[in-house]
Amino acid sequence: MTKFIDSQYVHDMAQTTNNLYRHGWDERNGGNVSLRLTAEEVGAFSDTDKVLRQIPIAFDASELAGKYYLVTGTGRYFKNMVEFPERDMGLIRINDKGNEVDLMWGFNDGGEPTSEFPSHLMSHISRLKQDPNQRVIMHCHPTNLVAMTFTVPLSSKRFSRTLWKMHPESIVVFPEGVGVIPYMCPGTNEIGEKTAAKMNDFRVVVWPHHGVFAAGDSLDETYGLVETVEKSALIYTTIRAQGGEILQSLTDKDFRDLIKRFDLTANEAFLTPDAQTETVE
Ligand code: 2HA
Ligand code: ZN
Repeated sequence: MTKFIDSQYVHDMAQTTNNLYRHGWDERNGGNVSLRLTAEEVGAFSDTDKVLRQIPIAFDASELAGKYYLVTGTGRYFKNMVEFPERDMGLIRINDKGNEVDLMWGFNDGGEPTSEFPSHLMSHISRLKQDPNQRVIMHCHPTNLVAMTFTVPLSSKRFSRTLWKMHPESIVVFPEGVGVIPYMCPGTNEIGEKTAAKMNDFRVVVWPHHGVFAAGDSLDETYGLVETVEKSALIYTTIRAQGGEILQSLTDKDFRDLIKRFDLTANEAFLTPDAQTETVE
């Protein structure tokens, strides 16, 4: 039987974290990713059936008891994940009480899951209620999106409309918009709760002055979601840097045309501006 290190899951996590690093969205130990695997998927390997050790978690994850997650480690650098996957990521199973995880593979130098793991699990719980195929939570620091949190009002509607107006792909890829929470201290259960609450309505939650939490059914899809949000943020940043007035952008009529053409279920509340004066922001 194949060893877990040779699995597609480890390969895909290593590739994805490497892509995140190369985009410049995960400097030093910034960012973290978790990928849910089924018991059948885990059972296909020769070295994933033994509990290596137990690791306590600071959150009641009993709703996820028995579920498996391949997760990046606390303090680990995404730039190293390709070379040292068995050290920098781990495969865990949530135990029955929900207050500990069983380590099944990885973290072979004594490592533990990311400091944002409680936030990941809370978001997994929210998204699984919306989407039974939910698999991935991804946290990273996309530069232009973070920059926008200093200049655009911190409202989900203002952010979503601004991003939608930059590129027709935006409303197609995230028709529900993006959620924005207030600035909060990272690595706490409070930011996890706030993020998970927003995840009831959005797959992308913006953490002002810090980064983004994104959810999806696969690593590719979640990565593509962040890429699309960040592409629109880059366009916004670039047009602001060009200076001068913004002369034109996508309009509410253009949103309606895209919704019709691509049969989208878009966020109705975001389809018309709040203020008469709203232009591109
Ligand atoms: O994992 O990015 O928010 C390091 C972080 C915490
Ligand atoms: Zn972060």
